Amino acid sequence: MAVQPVVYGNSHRPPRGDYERANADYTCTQDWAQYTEQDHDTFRRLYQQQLSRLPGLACDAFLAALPSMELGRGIPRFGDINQRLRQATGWEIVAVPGLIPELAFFELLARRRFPVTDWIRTPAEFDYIVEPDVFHDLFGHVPMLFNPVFADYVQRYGEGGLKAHALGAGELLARLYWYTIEFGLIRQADGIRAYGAGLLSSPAELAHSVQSPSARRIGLDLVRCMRTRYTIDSFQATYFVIDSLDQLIDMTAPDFAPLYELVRSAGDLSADAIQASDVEITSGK
Ligand code: HBI
Ligand code: FE
Repeated sequence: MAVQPVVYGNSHRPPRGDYERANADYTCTQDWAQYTEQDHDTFRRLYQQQLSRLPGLACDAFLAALPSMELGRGIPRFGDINQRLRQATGWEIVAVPGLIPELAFFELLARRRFPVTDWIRTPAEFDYIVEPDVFHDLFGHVPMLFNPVFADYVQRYGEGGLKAHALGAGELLARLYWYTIEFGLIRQADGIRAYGAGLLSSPAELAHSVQSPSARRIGLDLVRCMRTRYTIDSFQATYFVIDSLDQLIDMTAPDFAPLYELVRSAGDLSADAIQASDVEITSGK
């Protein structure tokens, strides 16, 4: 059955993926044989470039899991990743044609299934691509799903998303996704590091977010985070920092319904807003 494609953010282009291939839940089959040698070469070059940039910037959980992904040979078969991922945390990855609607996305996460786009960017888009492709989804997101604490957080996020959707609060919860799972920073004993996929898969924003004196980093506060709009076409103006992955679990334990009320009455903040209550965190520690 043909499902509707998804347009993300304020993009004016139709999405790239072929949604005719998708099942009703938006998953599809990864047709591994159709990748060209150029596709594998693009993936390998992206991998080698990003691998060389991780030291001192990527968090310990990400670095610990990345080798078990064995991404050095090219675009992997998702089934091979799943053998190891299922064993580690009970998660699995499923192929999708690209961005999928919020509700379908939340439903997959709640069942510990992470959607991974199966196509790869063209060589001309090597440095920047607007839509997530297989490199962003696999390299950025999947290593953290090998961590049991983070794996539980993403499932909880999906369950919370289903509730938020019913309450019309999907957009608020999407901001939490953005500022944690995509662009989150964590304070380790040896300094600030990235755990968000959008940072870990980005050649330029990774170092900027962790090290630049001009990047604004504040302690993660749930209401502050859900009030904050974000931009999809530039570096983030604000990064939210956690002290441990357990903080993500503790934070999502209470019912969010009263929080949505609070966020709505407090009102939206711009991506670069500054609040008196913000706890500023410098990159040194
Ligand atoms: N679909 N494939 C895919 N990947 C995402 O990260 C994604 C999505 N659809 C919706 C979505 N993210 C966002 O709405 C999240 O912010 C909640
Ligand atoms: Fe992503």
